[in-house]
Amino acid sequence: MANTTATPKTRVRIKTERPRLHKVILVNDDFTPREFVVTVLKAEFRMTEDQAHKVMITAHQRGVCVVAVFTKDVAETKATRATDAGRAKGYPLLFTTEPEE
Ligand code: TYC
Repeated sequence: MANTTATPKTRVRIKTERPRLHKVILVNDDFTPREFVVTVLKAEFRMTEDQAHKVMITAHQRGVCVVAVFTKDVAETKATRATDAGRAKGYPLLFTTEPEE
């Protein structure tokens, strides 16, 4: 019997790209108390008092501050939970997300 074993003519190149990370961004407003922003940052993003204070002040002075980067799901969940914590107290505190370049 003839040799019918086929030799593949193409090689499969396995290329897995890492998922893009998403930034969680803290947005300044005129109403949320500074100390409450710090409390939310510590609770939701596991920051120390010092780290949370720096992030809060940066958003306060510049309008926005990147809090951290996560996979899309985690970034969106944390931004929603942190925003909801402010809403529960009647504050307009806002966390948004955007993909990293
Ligand atoms: N600007 C607020 C104030 O003066 C404090 C604040 C800081 C609110 C950062 C939101 O993302 C923020 N009370």
